[in-house]
Amino acid sequence: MEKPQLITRRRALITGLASLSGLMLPGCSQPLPPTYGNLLRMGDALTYLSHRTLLPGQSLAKEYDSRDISSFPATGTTNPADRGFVPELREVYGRLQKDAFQDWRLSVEGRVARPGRFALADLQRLPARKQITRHTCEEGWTAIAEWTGVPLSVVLQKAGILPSARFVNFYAYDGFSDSIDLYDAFHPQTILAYGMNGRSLPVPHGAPVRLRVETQIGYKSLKYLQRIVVTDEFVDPGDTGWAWYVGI
Ligand SMILES: Nc1nc2c(c(=O)[nH]1)N[C@H]1C(S)=C(S)[C@@H](COP(=O)(O)O)O[C@H]1N2
Ligand SMILES: [Mo]
Repeated sequence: MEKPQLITRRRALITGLASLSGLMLPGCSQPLPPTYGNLLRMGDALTYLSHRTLLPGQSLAKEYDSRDISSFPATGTTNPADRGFVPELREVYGRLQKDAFQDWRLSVEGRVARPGRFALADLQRLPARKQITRHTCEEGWTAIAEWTGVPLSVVLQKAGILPSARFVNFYAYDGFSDSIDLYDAFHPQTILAYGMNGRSLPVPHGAPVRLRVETQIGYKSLKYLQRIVVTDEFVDPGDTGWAWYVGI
């Protein structure tokens, strides 16, 4: 339950939005984004509210045909071993890359009953999903690729996500971090991708495993995953300069 005090503040600020906040979708108890109240992040509020209240629950992003697969530029960090922001991680990633990610482990921790570390082969043994989707970068380009991976929901359930959990935070080998809410985390197209266009995920595109969040803008699809932390409270990654919620 929300604190009544918070509702009063919201009403005072935006009366129209407050009345809409009563309109909740099943399974969606958060019609305002967790960044709400931060003036610099006001952009999140409209997209989040409209997506969470007006769009049908868990509607799928458009999937394409293999004929539609396009060239796909690699952007941002293209190798954490030489461009990462955290020196120690740069070194670790370099070593992992040298042995073809044999020693890479994805740590799943936080509000889960069974925290653990998944090797690439562990993830590949879980039920897989393949999807051909369009990536939309905030810089204005789009590209279509086929992604293969395990639904994040499968991994979260395997780790025994606790009922109080509300956010999933991701930490990458180049120092990037970001989070999504459970609504996006359990979306059927939200996957931990280890394959791209039928081959293992190349280093420039986030090897060995990247997130694909098809319901949001491209920068939410974090590359070079290192750690997943499930939390009850919102942890603002805050330092990217980008909006936390950008639904498409
Ligand atoms: N760890 C990490 N993830 C990241 C980025 C990055 O620099 N580091 N860039 C983001 C941006 S802005 C985009 S458009 C896509 C780019 O993915 P690509 O290199 O496969 O095209 O990854 C996103 N995920
Ligand atoms: Mo981007």
